[in-house]
Amino acid sequence: MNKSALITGINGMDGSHLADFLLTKGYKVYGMERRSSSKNRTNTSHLEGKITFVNGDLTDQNSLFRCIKESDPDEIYNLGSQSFVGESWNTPEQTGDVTGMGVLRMLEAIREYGKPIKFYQASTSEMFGKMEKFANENTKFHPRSPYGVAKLYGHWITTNYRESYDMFNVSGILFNHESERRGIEFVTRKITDGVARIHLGLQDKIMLGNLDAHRDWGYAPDYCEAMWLMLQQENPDDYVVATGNTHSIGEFLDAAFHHIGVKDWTKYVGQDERFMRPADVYYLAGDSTKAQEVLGWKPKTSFDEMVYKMVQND
Ligand code: NAP
Ligand code: G4F
Repeated sequence: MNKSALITGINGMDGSHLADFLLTKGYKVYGMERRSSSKNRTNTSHLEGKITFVNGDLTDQNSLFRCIKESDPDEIYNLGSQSFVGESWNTPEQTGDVTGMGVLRMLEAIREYGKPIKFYQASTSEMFGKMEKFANENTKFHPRSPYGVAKLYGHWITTNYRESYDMFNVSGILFNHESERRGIEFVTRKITDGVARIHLGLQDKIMLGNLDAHRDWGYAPDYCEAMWLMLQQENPDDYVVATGNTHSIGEFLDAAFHHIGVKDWTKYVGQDERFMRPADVYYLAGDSTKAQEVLGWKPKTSFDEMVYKMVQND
């Protein structure tokens, strides 16, 4: 019998890549989406007819139970969240409700359903926040945004339900990962989209916020494989997933502008207060030794390849 999986956040970047991946493994895939007056399937239109869309919302307990009942999954990947860090200061309560309490609601729905479903929680390097060295599974958390704090609740409630009820719950602590399907508000896609527009004469400048930030950027499809591997282990555990290479926003700009033949991008990039955050995470670098040793996972796509794919696509 083929396994079945329910993915929340199906229309997001990771949800759509994970669905692509699970289909190659022969899964029956169910994708949970929020029903609204218009569909938002930019990332998933190619999946129509291949997966089953179910309607649910992480802020609505009964809808989660109904989604589980409808899909009867062996595995649940909880990727749905208010995932934009900058927005989490404007909507801290809603962010806490979806990104934090949404995890609890899903765990309660699984308990209510009664089947031993394996559960993946999308934790994040934002939980480390103020860090200096390479973070691993034992590094202390110091989140710097309402989003990071909400994710930390989701992370700990996932652990707590594992310990309290012997559930197969894992958290993947994923560092930043990007792709051609990344939301346009995130800095990488904003840059690659801006570079393409400048090249085509459609835009003069890219306006950014804090240019001092450094991130450990990987390629999203590679990271979706790590999510799946975590649920194929004999015992549930948490894993950091990262490349171990950190780049500044300046280095991302170098790589992106390089593809349109621009060496000095300074005249094409400006700074705007509106994109600064009340508190930022300046530096993120991950140590994924455990994922490499236990899961046999490693990143396949280099930073330069990833930036190239994104610029080409835009
Ligand atoms: P994304 O593109 O923003 O996708 C998130 C999805 O969550 C969206 O499709 C959104 O649906 C859905 N969602 C929002 N509110 C919801 C609600 N109330 N109920 C159900 N679904 C809801 O994010 P991503 O980059 O793919 O990330 C996937 C997950 O990994 C997120 O939990 C994110 O926080 C986490 N994460 C991401 C990274 C990264 O670098 N990408 C790193 C670590 C962790 P709509 O389409 O309806 O808005
Ligand atoms: O691209 P970002 O918005 O991603 P951020 O804040 O690192 O969050 C992403 O990665 C997390 C994992 O660490 C995920 F959990 C989260 O869901 C999301 O996927 O910003 C990256 C950096 C920040 O320091 C930000 O201040 O870029 C800086 N930045 C500078 N100018 C900007 C801009 N960020 C955005 N979005 N837009 C700008 O104009």
